[in-house]
Amino acid sequence: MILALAGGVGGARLARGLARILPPEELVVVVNTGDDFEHCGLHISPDLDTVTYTLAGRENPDAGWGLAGETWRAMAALEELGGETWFRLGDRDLATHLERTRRLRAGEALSAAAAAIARRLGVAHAVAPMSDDPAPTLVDTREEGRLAFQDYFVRLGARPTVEALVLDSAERARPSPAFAAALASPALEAVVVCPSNPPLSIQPILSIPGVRGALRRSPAPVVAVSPLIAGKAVKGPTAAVMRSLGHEASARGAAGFYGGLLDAFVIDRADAGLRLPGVAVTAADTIMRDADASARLAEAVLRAARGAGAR
Ligand code: FO1
Repeated sequence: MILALAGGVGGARLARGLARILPPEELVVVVNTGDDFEHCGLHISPDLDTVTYTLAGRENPDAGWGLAGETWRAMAALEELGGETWFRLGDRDLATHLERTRRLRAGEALSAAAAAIARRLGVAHAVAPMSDDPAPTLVDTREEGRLAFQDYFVRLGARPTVEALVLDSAERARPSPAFAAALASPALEAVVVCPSNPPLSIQPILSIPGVRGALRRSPAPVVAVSPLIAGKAVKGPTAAVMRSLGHEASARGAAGFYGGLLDAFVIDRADAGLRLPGVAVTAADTIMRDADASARLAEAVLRAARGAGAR
């Protein structure tokens, strides 16, 4: 069984590739919930939705988030009423937030709501939040001080300079049941760290108490895919955030961010030649333009994991 740790768009696309080559019972995708927030009275889980929509083949391929073929009549009506429209909620996307909020208010855990929504959207593979406890990421910025994640990322367009991430909630959260079970499973063959933003999307997952220790103790190799290609991210503010947090904005910097967790590291061919002490580095085409490219990268990632072998 493969455990994949995913954030937004890059994570969703590799999860799609893994889902193409692995049967449902052999893959668990654990998703960052640090970006979650209450908005317009609804509980929004952006990364859970991005992963679920992408696994369902319904994602908006251009934006990477939200649904394909979306309409925006509710947003237009809200605009007319002077409501908050800086965080764009499409008409069909709204149904997800309404249904998740209804389930949470009825006392369901986030895991149960996420599983029900994924199943209804035709997703056969397991998609789970990193925790069922609230674990919002806050961002300390030079220009605007402490910001809630989506205020930083969307309302202010990730322009403020990130000086630190505040992960106090994640550091008190418990792994979700599916996450804890996967980490403890004797059937765990590999852990895949998807090409999401290492500080913004992956670090919250790793900050949950017990996760890093479980990864170190597990015989399963940990393989990450670099989210940076020749120093640039495919999309999003990864390079700028890495730099402002004092890390080199490169494949080497991304590997260094994960510290001693990695047994293998998959980089883009553009970075071929990178060598890392104690880490098996392999090169592949890491830009996932479509589902076939995602599946090819997933194959390369599993090969890299097998190559690293049990520790
Ligand atoms: N990102 C934006 O840049 N602008 C938006 O208006 C926006 C709305 C949105 C709605 C639902 C959803 O699931 C994601 C949305 N995102 C939007 C993306 C989201 O902020 C990011 O994908 C994650 O928070 C970081 O990966």
